[in-house]
Parts: sequence; structure tokens; C-alpha cells
Amino acid sequence: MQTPIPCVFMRGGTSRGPFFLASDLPDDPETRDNALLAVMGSPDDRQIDGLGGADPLTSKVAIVGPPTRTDCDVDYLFAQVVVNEAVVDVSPNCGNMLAGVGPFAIEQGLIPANDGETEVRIHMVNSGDKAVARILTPGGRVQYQGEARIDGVPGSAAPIMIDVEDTAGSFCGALFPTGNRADVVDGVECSLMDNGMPVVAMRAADLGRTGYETRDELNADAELKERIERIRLQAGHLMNLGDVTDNVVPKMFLLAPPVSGGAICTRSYIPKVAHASIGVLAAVTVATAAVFPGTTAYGYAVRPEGARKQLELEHPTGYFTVELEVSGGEDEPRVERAALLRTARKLMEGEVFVPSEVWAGKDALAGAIA
Ligand code: NQM
Repeated sequence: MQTPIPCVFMRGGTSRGPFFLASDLPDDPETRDNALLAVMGSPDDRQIDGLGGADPLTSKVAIVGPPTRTDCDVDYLFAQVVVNEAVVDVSPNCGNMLAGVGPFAIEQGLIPANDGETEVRIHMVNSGDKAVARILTPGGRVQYQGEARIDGVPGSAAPIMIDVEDTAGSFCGALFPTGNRADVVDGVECSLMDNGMPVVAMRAADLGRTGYETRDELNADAELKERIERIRLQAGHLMNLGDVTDNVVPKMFLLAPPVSGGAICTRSYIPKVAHASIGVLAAVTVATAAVFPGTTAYGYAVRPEGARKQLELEHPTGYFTVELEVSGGEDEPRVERAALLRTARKLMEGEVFVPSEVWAGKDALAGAIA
């Protein structure tokens, strides 16, 4: 026997995965995680027995429900399903899947749509932070087609503008959890930061690399991956995250001077596989590093003048633009807000099946209680 679970399969930014209503999933986190492993086909390098795309970027799940924060319209819990381990990590956020939350919430009737544009205030449950997404809804229906382009996704789609604020220290308690703008970890100077995503930012040159390597080259570099994982495990303790062996944070960044007219060049690991582009909230954190003197990013970064700064972060498949609103002086800046452009597309709507020994479904529970 198998249990059907209603689900919408969506691309959100440069990620993809199933979106669920929280009320359609098991309430108990352990059963929920087992169901999500079965949905995605993990653990398995190919995720052949599930919906996962055998890559961290396509092994993601969004769980959406009514808000538990009074200033928000919906709750969004993100789950990273590890491809080849039986691990479901709800410790990080995902700013890419976030792009699909507004369209999903509107179409599921969690929030009414305006004729024109609908603002969806999203409580990112993983960190407790709030994001505001603006969705095009002509005639009260979500518009997916449009002219907005984001690197890492072919073609164009309707723009989804997302604002995040007050993300400093969302997971680690402070923007610089060690109190320093740079620390030496395992012999390498690192900026340990969290402006919406815990990040370890290192100069690629300090690890004997250029920082301009392709994703394939980085994934084939076993020696570098081992070194970076050693640094990550130590950084986890320094960043108040504890033992991060089974967590997908902090994300690991190699930085280099910009080569294509951007603000800084980035390569990232999420955290053990190189990213095809860059994570959204990770990009906000690295852009923040670029405006703080004393970080590993500052000396490399090319920054525009003024309080509102557009920083184009170079990554393996193009650019990611982060707009930062910065107050305070040059030495003690404060990032008030970050704005991002994403797109999303609904790909499929239906039911996904999990073996009933993993989860027998809500009706079974109701039957047992009755
Ligand atoms: O940093 C990848 C992604 C992400 C996360 C990852 C993300 C973010 O590109 O907000 O979006 O870091 O695993 O989807």
C-alpha cells in the first residue's frame, strides 16, 4: 500500500522541489522527515526511487501553512533532503525555494490575490526571519510568464522581487558570531558571518586555488574538499552552531577579485558539493561581507558609493545581484535591508506516493483514534 500526499512541484529561483501544505504532511517531525526521504528517494546517489534530482539544488522541500507570526501571511519551513544520506536538515533557510512560496500560497488559497500585484509576507520558520515577496497577479491569478532573467535558469519568467530585513545573526546570534571580522581556522583566514545564512568566506588564494575554477573542477578536487570540510567542522563550533557534521550549514565560500565587471568573484560549497551558481541568503551574507572592512571579502570587492548599493556577485554561471541598503559609516556599516530578484514556475501538481509503512496517512491516524 502507498499513501498519496498532495503536492505541487515547482522551480524556485535556481532550485526545484515539491511544495506541500503543512496540513498534508505528518505532524510528528520524525515521521515527516521519513516521508520526505521517501518522497525524494534518499539516501541514494541517483535518487532513483523518488522526485529528487540527485543534486542538492534539486533535493529541496518547501512546507507552507498559516502564519504563526502576526505580521506575516504564511509560514514557510524549508527542508534540505541530503541526496546520499538519510538526513533531512531544517537548520538552514533557502532563498531560492522562497521564490515559489508566494505563488504556491496564493494558488492554495492561503492568501487572496489582488488584481495586479500581491504582496506575500513570509515567515521563514527555519530562522524566524521575515521576507516580503511581490507576485504578479493580473486578474487575481498568478502570472508565471515574463521577461525577468536570472543566471542559472534558461529563458525568462515573471519577476518576483523579494525583500529581507533584520537577518543579521539569524542562526548564529550575531552577524559576526566570534566578534571578529576575520579569524584563522585551520591556518586559513576566514570571515565567519551570518546575515540570513551562516557562511565561511575564505580567499581562494589562501587555499592555493584561483577562485575561478569551474563547478566540475571544484567537485573533482578531493584534497580541497577535505580541507574545506575540516574548516567547516571547526567553524561550526566557533559560529555557535555546534557539531555541524549532519548539517548543511555553514556554507563555504572561496573568494577572488572580480573578473567580469562584478563586485567580487565567488565559488561556494553547499556545503560538500560545489554550487552551480550561488545561494540567495548566502549571497546576501557575502555581499554584506563585501561592505565590512576587515573581512576576507572587503579587499577584493568593488563597491558602489551611496547608501543603496547594487552588488553583482560573480558565480560559476553568471551574476547574482543583491541590492543592499546600508546605513552608518564606512568602518561600522549596518545593512538595513537586502532586495533580490528571483523567478519561479509551477511544473506539476498532483499527488506523490510514499510507502504506507513509512506513513499511513492522516486518515489512518484518525481511524485509529476513532
Ligand atoms: O542561500 C543552496 C540555493 C541554496 C540556498 C544551498 C539558498 C540560500 O541556491 O538562501 O538559496 O545553500 O544549499 O538554493
